[in-house]
Amino acid sequence: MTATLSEPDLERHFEGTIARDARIEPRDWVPEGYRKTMIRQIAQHAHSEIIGMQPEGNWITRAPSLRRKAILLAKVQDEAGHGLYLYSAAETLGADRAELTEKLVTGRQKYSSIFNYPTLNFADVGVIGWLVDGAAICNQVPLCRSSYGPYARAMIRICKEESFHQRQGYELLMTMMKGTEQQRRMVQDATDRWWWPSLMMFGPPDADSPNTAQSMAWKIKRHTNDELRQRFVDMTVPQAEALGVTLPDPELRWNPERGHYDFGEIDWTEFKRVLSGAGPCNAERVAHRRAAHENGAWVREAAAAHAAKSRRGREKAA
Ligand code: FAQ
Repeated sequence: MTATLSEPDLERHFEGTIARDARIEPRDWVPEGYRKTMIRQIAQHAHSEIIGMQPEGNWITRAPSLRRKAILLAKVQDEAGHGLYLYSAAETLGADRAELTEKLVTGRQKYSSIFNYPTLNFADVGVIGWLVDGAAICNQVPLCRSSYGPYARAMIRICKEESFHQRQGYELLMTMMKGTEQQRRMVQDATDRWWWPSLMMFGPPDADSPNTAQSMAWKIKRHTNDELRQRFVDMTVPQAEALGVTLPDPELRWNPERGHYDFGEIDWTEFKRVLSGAGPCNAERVAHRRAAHENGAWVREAAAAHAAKSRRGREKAA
């Protein structure tokens, strides 16, 4: 049916769908810029979930109890699942998953800056759940209303699982805070190290964000980077108080006029350094992903050979 419509008609249909707050689906015509933006954001998000398995995966063999180990294994498996739904969503836009992986392992596509920081002690596992999953939820709940149907639908399940991840992190930290003085120091140390990188997860300030205006117009993003960062700070300060840790920002205080917490300046030089590949763990993360991909080549070959054999069998039978 779309073949009979001219490009201006298709464009009007697309704009109308966005204006009505309806969903764009894989069958629909989309402007090339929309397709590219959507593939970029979904691929970066998928890569983040897959690379994001590494910092916590580092602690699976050293979890302090069977219960903590089972929880951590389940969480890391969920992240693999999120990566897979997201790669599938990117495929509905015509992206090739093998190509996306190739771009990741050759440094041509980004993943979240947050996963380039090391996990130095077990409290980091709790703080990743509390702050990193907390920031991810804050950013992703509005994406459940994103204009691209397959992405928005994937986000519903992802957010549900991430909210469980956030709670497990907070519960782990609560337990440690009720423990020894040394455990409390570990939690404070992990909070000090992860706070600022968590704020960077929301992306550059709005004034320096090249994609926000267009992505908001296309209703891919529903809020700007700064709006979501502020929402995260407002939500997290009372949680830190309840936990009994200090957030490492002397300028953090309630501003009754704005009805929000004011906070200090983020080190954007560090953010840019991490994005350029020079963060503390960038090289290690990508090398590990590349090795896992290469080691898995035989599985992909075997799966393709099996699929071809089944296809030949079906053709013969027909
Ligand atoms: N890190 O113009 P903007 C998770 C890039 S999942 C790296 O503002 P946009 C789950 C940006 O892509 C975490 N790159 O861009 C989990 C753009 O790149 P370009 C991932 C960043 O897209 C938890 C350039 O800078 N979540 O944590 C970052 O409008 C625990 C200019 O920026 C998502 O991907 C960054 N922090 O807004 C797993 C959510 N920020 O154009 C394991 C979906 C910006 O040069 C354990 N994505 N860039 O290629 C989004 O909401 C958006 O893409 C933003 C960026 C908000 C991240």
